[in-house]
Amino acid sequence: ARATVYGYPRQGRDRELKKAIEGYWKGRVTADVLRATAAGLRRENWRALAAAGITEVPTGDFSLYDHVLDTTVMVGAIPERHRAAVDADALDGLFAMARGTQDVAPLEMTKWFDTNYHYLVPELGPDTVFSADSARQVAELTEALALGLSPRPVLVGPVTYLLLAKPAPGVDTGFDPLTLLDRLLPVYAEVLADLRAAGAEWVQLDEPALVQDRTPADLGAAERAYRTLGALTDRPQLLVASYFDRLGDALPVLARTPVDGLTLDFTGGAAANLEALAAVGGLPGKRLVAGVVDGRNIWINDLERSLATLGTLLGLADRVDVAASCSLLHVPLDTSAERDIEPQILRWLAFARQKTAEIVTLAKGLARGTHTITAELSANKADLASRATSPLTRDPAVGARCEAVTDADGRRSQPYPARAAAQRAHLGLPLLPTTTIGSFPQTTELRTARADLRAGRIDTAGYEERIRTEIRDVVSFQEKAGIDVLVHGEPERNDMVQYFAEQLTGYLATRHGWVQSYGTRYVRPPVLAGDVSRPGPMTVRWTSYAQSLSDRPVKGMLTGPVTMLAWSFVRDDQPLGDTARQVALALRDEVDDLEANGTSVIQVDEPALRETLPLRAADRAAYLDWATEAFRLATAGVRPGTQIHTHMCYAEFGDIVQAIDDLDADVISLEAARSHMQVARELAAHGYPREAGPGVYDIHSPRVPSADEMAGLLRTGLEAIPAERLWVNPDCGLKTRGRPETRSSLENLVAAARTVRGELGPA
Ligand code: THG
Ligand code: ZN
Repeated sequence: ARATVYGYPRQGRDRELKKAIEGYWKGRVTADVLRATAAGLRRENWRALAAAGITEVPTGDFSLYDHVLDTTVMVGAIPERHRAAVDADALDGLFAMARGTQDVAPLEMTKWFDTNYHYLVPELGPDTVFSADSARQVAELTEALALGLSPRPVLVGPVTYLLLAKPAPGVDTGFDPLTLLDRLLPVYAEVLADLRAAGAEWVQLDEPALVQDRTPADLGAAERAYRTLGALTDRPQLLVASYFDRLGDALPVLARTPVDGLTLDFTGGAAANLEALAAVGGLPGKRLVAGVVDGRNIWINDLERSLATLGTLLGLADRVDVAASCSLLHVPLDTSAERDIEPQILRWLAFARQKTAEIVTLAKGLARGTHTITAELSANKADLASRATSPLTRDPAVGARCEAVTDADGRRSQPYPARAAAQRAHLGLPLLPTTTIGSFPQTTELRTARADLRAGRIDTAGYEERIRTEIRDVVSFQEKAGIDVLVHGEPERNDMVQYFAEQLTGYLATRHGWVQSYGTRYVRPPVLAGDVSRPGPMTVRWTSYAQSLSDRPVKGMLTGPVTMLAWSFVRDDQPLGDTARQVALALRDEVDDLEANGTSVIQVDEPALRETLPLRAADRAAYLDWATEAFRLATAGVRPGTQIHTHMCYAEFGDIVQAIDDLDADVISLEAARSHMQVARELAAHGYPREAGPGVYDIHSPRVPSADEMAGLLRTGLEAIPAERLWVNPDCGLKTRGRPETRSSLENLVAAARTVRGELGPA
């Protein structure tokens, strides 16, 4: 048995990659230095993997921005509007596709399955002409071969690539990218031949889209793809990779194609792959790579249990290798960088480097017998026992409070029409009220102040004075700009999940646990390790300060329970719904405290509600049940006149409109600018009865939208949502934007609202 991984964190120990790319964008780093930094990081990763005992290292999984974008380049599917930039300079063209320019919009970005990673959506149409560009894949393979390693190039597979694509702008929305398969396969054939010629023995083709519910047509396409690629003579051996869930109906389909191996996920619910594999009679003559180490979460593996699984698999394939369930891209690099977590607790956690060691240990145990890994097994047993019995994981008071929750706790005291009347009377807002999503630009000075505080260069009083100055500035700007519902701008928050996790009992925060979210943006998901409770108010002080500066309502800003789970590493020792309920109750106390301190508008963000939706339809109802209950539990304790907002972004919401309705929030703001208010039509089609603010300002790009453009989007919004229930807001928070562009954009947004109000006539 061999040990392998499908991918590794790209950023480096100190996020060197982020710094080099952002430096390049600012003109402070040359293209050559950027390329050398990237090559150095690849080399460092391969050496670390090889030194740990990984015999086959992945190549081509590295990326300067996103591996799906790299695939778009590899197959030559450059959108027309980016062609000139790509022809002028490949690197700048790549970043133009990713980020847009003042003149052209970027590719759309969306969630990579149910992870917190975002990819750039391929745009295809009936006129798309593919052409092979294997340069990057070949170059990275060659780099690894030069180090004397045994590399396995990793590619996004053709079926997943097409299933993740959408019709290009101007193409009929009913266009099905999968119809391009026969045109795409020859391009893959060419890339495979190039990789073979460059020395690849195996190539991994990632097909995670096949773990989702697929139609017979999709499965037929997968079968055709791998019969075609398998029949090629000039090719490396093909390993088709599945991860994030069980393969289901796609398993027998792939098993009967002439590919040389499959990877299967055996963690969590995907363990169902085990019976399914036995049911198809195993993979005779093929290689099986078994994902037994969870690549998505950070808990140490139960080595004994994994060995048992691996033992069962031995008879079911020609050869069994050991891996993580998916790429290690989704976990941080190394627990040994964490100095603030108690050593005993740190032993419960495994990041990419520790998972690699677990994989190597398991492969060794499988190949040479468990007697060769007795020390590892007994240490593992002790660490698992220490976690299971630790008082840090259980708080009887939290358990008792969760038990006592009733249905009534999750219901507002009045139905929406009565609440809306009370809120109108209480808040006195105009038609088409304007607001922002919560965060204002996080300036370098603010980040520096936080770093200074941590390093002891400034004291708490000095830090808090800087925060107050920023809040005064943000509030006075919003008043001058004419925004109706203000925010304090969240200058005190590093991240909308991390900030709360740092204040809640039961959560562990990491110092260096960075995970790529998109491009050069990273998050440090905190760890839900024990029962959750709130020792004291978390946001009341700053919200009240902002409110003291203005007569207009200032929104209180909280992160909802589902998002607090989705963007954290979650417990694996109790149902997710139980953890969600604990977080919801802690947030409910915060909501009540905000209200008691004079906050009349409270926003509880749930941007992750859609992304956590299980990949398989059969698992969805149970999830939506606990997820919507947790949101209502957090928010339902307020008076009718207190307005509850929520916000969602980074996904398409068409298939969860019922769940959005079930949240019973008074107002929802949603990302919509890039999709031309599509979500407004979806809400209208559902008969959504409450207020909504489909975003009119795409905050993912530095571009300043004109008042005319936003007025146009508002008029489109009004076709779906009546004026009494339509809000005017950006797509998302502004923390990643620069200050001047934000201010101009918001001034334009207020101007757009005023213009369209004028067109509506007297209210
Ligand atoms: N927080 C968390 N997860 C998220 C988001 C978030 N997932 C989805 C979406 N938002 C991703 N978007 C971003 C946007 C900005 C940043 C990260 C993810 C970002 N990160 C800083 C960086 O990389 O420089 C670091 C922030 C920090 O200091 O913690 O700006 O908002 N959890
Ligand atoms: Zn958002």
